Amino acid sequence: MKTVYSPRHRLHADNQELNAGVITPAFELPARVDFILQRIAAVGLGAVIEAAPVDAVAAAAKVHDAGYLRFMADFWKLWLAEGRTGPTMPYVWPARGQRDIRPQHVNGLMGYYSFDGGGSFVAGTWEAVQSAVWSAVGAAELIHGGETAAYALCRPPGHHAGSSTMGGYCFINNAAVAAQWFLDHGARRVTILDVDYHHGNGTQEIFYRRRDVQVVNLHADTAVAYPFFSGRADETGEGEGEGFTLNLPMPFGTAWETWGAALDVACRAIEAFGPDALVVSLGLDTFEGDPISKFKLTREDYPKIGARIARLGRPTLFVQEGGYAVEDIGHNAVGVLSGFEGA
Ligand code: Q9C
Ligand code: ZN
Repeated sequence: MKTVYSPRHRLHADNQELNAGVITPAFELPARVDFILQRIAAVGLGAVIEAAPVDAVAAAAKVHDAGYLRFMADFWKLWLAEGRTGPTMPYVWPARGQRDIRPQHVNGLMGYYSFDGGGSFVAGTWEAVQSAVWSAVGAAELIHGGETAAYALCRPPGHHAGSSTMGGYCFINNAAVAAQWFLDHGARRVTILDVDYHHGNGTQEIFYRRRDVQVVNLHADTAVAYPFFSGRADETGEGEGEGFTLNLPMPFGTAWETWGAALDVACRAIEAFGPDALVVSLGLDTFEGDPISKFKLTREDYPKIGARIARLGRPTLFVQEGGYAVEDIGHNAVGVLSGFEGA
């Protein structure tokens, strides 16, 4: 399997996050990509291709709000104009009872276009974000060109990014961009299967009213886990999209027996939908050693995920999402991809 990635991901570094009362360095680190690339080379997974530049804003504009994209493109300039140079963090959000109104000042814009403090910019963030879109589109092109599967090693990740909101380390929803790209290049139906520990709230929001993209999510129960405000089993889509969203929340402590059974339920729903292409939002934060998560998958479980997905027999694009046990992420990510190849 070929991997597409851009070294520009590294421009997004030294940012911060806000968590239950503390601001900390972000868990989402450039080293994650280094460990994955090391493991790809060690097992000889396949060629690693540097993503060619594409018009990321045009590709993203199909699933994101134009004002939101303009905000991210202009953001660092506005921040510098305020005399600030350090990492950013939104701190005021429009909540129930307030107006959905776009402010002019950068401090207000940050909150208007985010849902948490996880959308933290540094000087190179926007370049890195665009380069992740290059990787997603580049890997989708490989599949369009006849590859059975490809791996977009995207960083920063994307599945928390909604049509007009950043958060959870995500800015542009790489998986959503790729799914739309497949539709615009001949696919009639696409499924996004999200196996990240956290509910892919952004992906769900983007496609909630659509029937051409099925969104299937396996994640920690959002009654008790981030991102809290979506991801329940009773969210099934709306309007035309009714029945095309499937959420499979699971309790803290979930290990393979339960998780693998949920993957089987997910795969049966995907078979029934019959997509022309499958996009897998590949998070590895279900790992027992993950520092911010509470599932118990082991290194041995990841190849089984890949093998089950391969049995669907669809052109499959893996898009990198979360996973913060940095020294294990290579084994676990490449475990899924090798399991797919070996099936
Ligand atoms: N104590 C992704 O995996 N913080 N984003 C949660 C838990 C935010 C994760 C706090 C986690 C975002 C792509
Ligand atoms: Zn996650």
